[in-house]
Amino acid sequence: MKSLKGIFSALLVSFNADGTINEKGLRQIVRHNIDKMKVDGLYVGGSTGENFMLSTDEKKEIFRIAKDEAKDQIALIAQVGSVNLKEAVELGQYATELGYDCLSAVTPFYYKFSFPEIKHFYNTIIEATGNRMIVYSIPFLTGVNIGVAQFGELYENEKIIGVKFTAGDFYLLERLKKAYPNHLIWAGFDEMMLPAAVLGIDGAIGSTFNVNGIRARQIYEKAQAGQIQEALEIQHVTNDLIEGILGNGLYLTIKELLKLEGVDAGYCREPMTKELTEAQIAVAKELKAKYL
Ligand code: NGF
Repeated sequence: MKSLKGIFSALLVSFNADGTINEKGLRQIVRHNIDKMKVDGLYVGGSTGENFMLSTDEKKEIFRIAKDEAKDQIALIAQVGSVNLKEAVELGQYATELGYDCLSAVTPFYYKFSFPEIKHFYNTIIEATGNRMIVYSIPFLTGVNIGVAQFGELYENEKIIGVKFTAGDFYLLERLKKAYPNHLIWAGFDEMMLPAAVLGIDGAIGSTFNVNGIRARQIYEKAQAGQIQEALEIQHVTNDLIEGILGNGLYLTIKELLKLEGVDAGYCREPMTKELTEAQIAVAKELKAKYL
């Protein structure tokens, strides 16, 4: 069983101008992550993959292409969460059959699901797939907050191995690590990796690792080695880059930075804005020259 610790890129997906999947470009993004960013694994089908705007068949196609390109070179996590539980199960079964090392599912959102409903959601996917599961907690987008005791209830299912923690609540992160030391935590905000690493995370899953994966690993490893000042210096440079990316349009700017590396990262999927303006492309070029 592959280790799921370490640096995972939240995989970007290359789309054609008409919104269809650009398979060649997607394969190049996978290769770039493995060969150049040297990541430990990929998180496929997350927010960064523009997943929540895609059809079930498109989500499956992305799982298939990513696995076919990565083979067994790195660990692969499939994000299968959806407010449609039947879809989540279908995707989970598909990804498990493809050989994904673990599943992850965003907490069901939009409706105000009760905690027993959320627990049922996870247990149903796990029962149908037999695969391991990582809870994807991203309260700022879902509005779903899970407390320490509720995590304990979820962890009663031994297949739930941890949480992708996309939040800045370091008190909760610390309480979770103390209460459930054998469960894993992946930091979800790249700009806050250092404080999360100091608190003992087991890995990180990030969009910016597609282009800044080398620095992400340095921050993570230096924090683990207790070299906090050195790690902080790298986090400062990283955050200068991330600030520039966020100010210019998150996914499109990362795609542009990939293009400047020769990777056909394509367009974004509508209703997101499809492409950068000339002025934004110029900003991306400046970021590349300065930080990458
Ligand atoms: O993009 C988001 C959410 N979060 C990602 C990361 O948690 C991956 C993070 O890297 C992810 O959520 C997913 O693909 O499912 C940020 O993009 C980064 O820290 C910049 O804020 O909006």
